Amino acid sequence: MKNKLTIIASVIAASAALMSGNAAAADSTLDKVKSQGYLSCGVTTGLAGFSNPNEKGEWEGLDVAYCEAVAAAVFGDKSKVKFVPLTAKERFTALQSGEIDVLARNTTWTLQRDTALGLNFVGVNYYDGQGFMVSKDLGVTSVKELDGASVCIQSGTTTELNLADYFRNHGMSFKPVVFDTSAQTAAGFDSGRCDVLTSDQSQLYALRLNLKDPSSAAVLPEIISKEPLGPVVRQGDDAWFNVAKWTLFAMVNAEEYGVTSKNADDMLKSKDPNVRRILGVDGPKGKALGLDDNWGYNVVKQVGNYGEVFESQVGSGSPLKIARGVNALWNAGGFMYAPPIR
Ligand SMILES: N[C@@H](CCC(=O)N[C@@H](CS)C(=O)NCC(=O)O)C(=O)O
Repeated sequence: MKNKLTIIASVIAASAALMSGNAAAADSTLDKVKSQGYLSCGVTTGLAGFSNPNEKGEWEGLDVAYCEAVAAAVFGDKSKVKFVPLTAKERFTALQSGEIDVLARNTTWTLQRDTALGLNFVGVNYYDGQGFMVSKDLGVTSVKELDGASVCIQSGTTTELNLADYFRNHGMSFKPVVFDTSAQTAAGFDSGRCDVLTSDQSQLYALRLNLKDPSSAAVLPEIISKEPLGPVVRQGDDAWFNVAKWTLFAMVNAEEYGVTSKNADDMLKSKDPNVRRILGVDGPKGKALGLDDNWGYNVVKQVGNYGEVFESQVGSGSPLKIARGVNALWNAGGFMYAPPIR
């Protein structure tokens, strides 16, 4: 019954989205963003490494950097972003209704979201997977031993769906303890409302560090799903979709060709045609995207290439210390691969 209702709700949301999508195509998001003078970017209510306000109240993270990169491409100024905090449940409506111009909120690319919800995934800016953290008191070392456990989980996520699939598939039962935000879910786990917390694995180590006693919890080895996370825009606006895609591709290409925020000015004199095209010295430049010719230079100079952002926000330069792993470039054993700028 719940599934039927979810499908009906999605169909209604999709029809609304398609209608508003058609209206939006007439006046494009790029024009709207330019005339309002800033990018409206949907983020989390707070999630370490992805979108999180720092002690000064400034938003930081991998998804935050992506929105700053879009602003750098469009305005030549990465600061022209308004961040809109959204729960998992609120995020798609905010995009469909036009409240935000792009959603960069650790969102998993799925068929349903990419089609019925009237949305387009820009690409993947982090390959994640679902993991589990347990209280050590439980004495378990594998998800398979969690039959009958109570599980703290966030509503409106793929996490919720995967959990139900996995337990059913393995003939196990569980008791969901559902929350609206990551902070509430972690607090629920910390105060003993559940035996287990499950979320995208990238989060578990940060959540564990913030527990009253981090040594009281352990992360289990299993990853039960694929969570390709990426920015999202509305369907029906190809010009904006292009800007959103090529901003991400420019960051990944810049890493591949060794262009960084530090060397971007010197690289303007590079003889490498790939570098010259990324920076807009030669090549297709900005016209077909509706952007200035130096859009790629602005992205890399102001925000950095993908690798720089990864290391500072979730990698070695951050408290999360996540290894590149599958998020390394394709020519370094990972999945990160951007189409060429030419
Ligand atoms: N990637 C999954 C999960 C996304 C999600 O919302 N995860 C939680 C926990 S990792 C979160 O980001 N919470 C942030 C918040 O509460 O604002 C999805 O797209 O459904």
